[in-house]
Amino acid sequence: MILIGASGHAKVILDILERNNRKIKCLVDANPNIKQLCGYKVEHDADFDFTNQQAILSIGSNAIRKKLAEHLPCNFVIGIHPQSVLDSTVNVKEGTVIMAGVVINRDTQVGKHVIINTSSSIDHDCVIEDYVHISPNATLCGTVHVGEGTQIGAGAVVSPNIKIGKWAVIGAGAVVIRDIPDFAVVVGSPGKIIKYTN
Ligand code: JB2
Repeated sequence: MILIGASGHAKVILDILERNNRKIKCLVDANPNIKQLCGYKVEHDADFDFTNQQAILSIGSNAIRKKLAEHLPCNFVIGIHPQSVLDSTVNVKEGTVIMAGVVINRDTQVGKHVIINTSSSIDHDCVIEDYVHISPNATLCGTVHVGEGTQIGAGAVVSPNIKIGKWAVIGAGAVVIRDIPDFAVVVGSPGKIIKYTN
């Protein structure tokens, strides 16, 4: 299989794949100056045939993952660190990665090309839509809904039953106690909207 994107996020995914004994053919990056990562060869978009490659988009930008997922002819696979704990009812879709130390509880649904980053905690009955990034150590209480493309910052806490819209940004360490509309940027405790991304 291949990784698309050859920088810091790819390093973390490489570790997951190695632990799962996946054979990594190469990485592919848009930047022709990147020739190797962690001992793996890096190929480049301009001269690489993506057709039917088993792949993960190893790029932290939610918008870039969406753009590439919608036009690359790959078969996207899931990467789950063996030291994460997922209830057997948790549903995870294609292209999503789940890092070390993550806990996801019963009846939570995780969309496609999502990043559930290191040591984050997601309680029961949550819905995490496509292209979301839950950053390290973030905590989502039960029945939280996170809309497409939203980033939950490192160490943020989201109270139970909260609905967060799409393409929002919740800052590091924010505490979200009210529903958040699409495109809102939220910081602080209690979380306040300081601007909109769109
Ligand atoms: O269209 C593309 C493309 N666009 C950007 N095709 C390919 N094949 N590669 C693309 N890239 C590449 O993604 C860039 O050239 C760059 O090498 C890589 C993105 O690397 P960056 O250093 O911006 O960050 P990252 O995505 O590896 O990690 C970010 O997100 C993680 C979740 C950082 O914020 C990390 O700190 C974070 N842990």
